[in-house]
Amino acid sequence: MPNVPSPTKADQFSFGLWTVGWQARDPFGDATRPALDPVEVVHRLAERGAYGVTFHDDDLIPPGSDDTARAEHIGRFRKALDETGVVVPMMTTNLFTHPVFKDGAFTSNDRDVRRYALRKVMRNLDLAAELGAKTYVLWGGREGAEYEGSKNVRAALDRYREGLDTLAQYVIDRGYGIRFAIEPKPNEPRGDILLPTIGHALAFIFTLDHHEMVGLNPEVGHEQMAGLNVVHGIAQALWHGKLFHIDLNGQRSIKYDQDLVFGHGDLINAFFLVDLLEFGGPDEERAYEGPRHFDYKPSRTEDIAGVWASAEANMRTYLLLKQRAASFRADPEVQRALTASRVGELSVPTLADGESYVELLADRSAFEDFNIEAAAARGYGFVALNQLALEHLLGAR
Ligand code: GLT
Ligand code: MN
Ligand code: MN
Repeated sequence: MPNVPSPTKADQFSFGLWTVGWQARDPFGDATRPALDPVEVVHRLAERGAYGVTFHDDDLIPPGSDDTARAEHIGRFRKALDETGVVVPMMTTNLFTHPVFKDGAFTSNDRDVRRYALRKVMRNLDLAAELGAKTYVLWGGREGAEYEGSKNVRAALDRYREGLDTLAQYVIDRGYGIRFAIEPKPNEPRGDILLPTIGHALAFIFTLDHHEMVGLNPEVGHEQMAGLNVVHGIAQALWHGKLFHIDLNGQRSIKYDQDLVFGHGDLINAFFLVDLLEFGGPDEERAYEGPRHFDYKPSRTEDIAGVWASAEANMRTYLLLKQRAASFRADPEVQRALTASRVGELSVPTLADGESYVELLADRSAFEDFNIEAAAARGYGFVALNQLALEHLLGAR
């Protein structure tokens, strides 16, 4: 295939068992595909150049398994990992499928459910440590409400914090070296979910006892469901040192969670996201070192061959966007446009070295003699800059 790079382990692509393994059951229709064996998933992903696989406890170990069955499931999965060299960079807990979680897990009104939820997570943290996972995702899909009167939000946040503090202490005491990553989502399955966006989650994280151990796992589509610019959200997460993990996928505007292939939603936004992750460091190096994790759902229309084609599509799109972003940055015309747009000038501090408001007050050129009309008349050339990005993205340059 012309000009499409092949993924390798160095690209750090990972997939959840629940993504390619989704049987496409939705609120209106039955499954359209058979279940996939996790062992097969590991092999199929490895063949395609992925380096990692991630999962919820229940994705690997069917709920209700006794200890013997549990050990067997883990054993065959470990063998597949050993055979392929695929790693488990991240793990997570299913705190949403079983009816017991219908009013949430850490924030259920029912205290017994909250205690059970913490135990379920702790049990799976032991396995995460055993398998070498470094990041533990917490997606609180059921932590929320449909009706304002049914949930005391301040008490719920107290309980959410209590849960995180307890789990962080557990990881410290056991010496697991695992960090937590909260995944925000505005709604679905709950009418409204707590910690609905990157910004809400960031503010919450800084109140935690062990806030240095807790960061974010933002999902592209979830921010877009809230009508937000995910590139800005990721940039702010990076600015706070809180981008611990990322869920890449596609979403078209504010509607149900589509979990499309990465790039199949807002493509220009995806282009700038890859540009940020790959070249957004201070010297145009990677701004984020962790897994490039795809959390998508192969559309319900696809058969098994379509599942694997869609898995490949995520990686191909990412690598193509990386190529296009590199070409955008290397283009002298883009460099001139960036200068004309004064993009670099924003990195120059507003006050000079050693200057305070005292010197600023004394600087007549900053105010009294400032030609405000001339400054107001200057154009920024942002449209020309964006057109260059678009032309690189389309392969026209
Ligand atoms: C669920 C959700 C995803 C989360 C997963 C982690 S499970 O499929 O839709 O966004 O990342 O719990
Ligand atoms: Mn999603
Ligand atoms: Mn996700």
